[in-house]
Amino acid sequence: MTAIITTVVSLSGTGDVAASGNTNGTIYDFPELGYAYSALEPWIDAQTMELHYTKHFRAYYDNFIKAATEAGLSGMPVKIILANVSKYPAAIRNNGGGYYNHALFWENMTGDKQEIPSELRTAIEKDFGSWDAFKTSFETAAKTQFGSGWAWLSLGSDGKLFVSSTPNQDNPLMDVAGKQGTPLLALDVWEHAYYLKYLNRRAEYVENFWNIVNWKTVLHRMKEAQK
Ligand code: MN3
Repeated sequence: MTAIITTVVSLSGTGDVAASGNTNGTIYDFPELGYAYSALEPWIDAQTMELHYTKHFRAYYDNFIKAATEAGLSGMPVKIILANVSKYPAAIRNNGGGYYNHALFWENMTGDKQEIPSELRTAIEKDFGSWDAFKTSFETAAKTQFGSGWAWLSLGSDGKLFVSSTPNQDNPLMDVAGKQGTPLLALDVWEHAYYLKYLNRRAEYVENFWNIVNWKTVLHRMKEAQK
């Protein structure tokens, strides 16, 4: 999993993100999934994962590269672009968000069921009152996001964890977000993320998400954000 976490670092880097393994002449990697399409079954089916990764994600990536090149932003770290996204064309917001959000999402899932690291559990209990209160808050954000979007656990600039949802491909890094922070955990609630298996039952998809969260990655992101 080391390589996966390195990708997070390069996505959120501050300029010295020399390309490793990309072929497009930019600093933006198309990250490996890090596990098999079937690894998250039965909670997310292999066909959904393959389509989501090879088609949807690839399209956001390709369109982001194109939009970033046209806007003269090639080479600027994604995190910096997103933090100033209101200045840029809509194609940057939609595709840069789609690229960044999915890269986080792939990395914060795993087929190896994990215990929640005590350090993370303690931080969540402190800021949400209890683990169940956090879970309920996150599930509610995911279930009630109208239309397409994402649910998030993030670290705010006040040092506190918070849950939010964003429409479309927006995320908490963006200057257009209702509440800004560093994303630690992402859940895609676009229909393409669950419709083949769950049809219209978004709530069931959301509740099953807990079976596949990579809590080690979430903790790693929290510690990076606290630096
Ligand atoms: Mn998606």
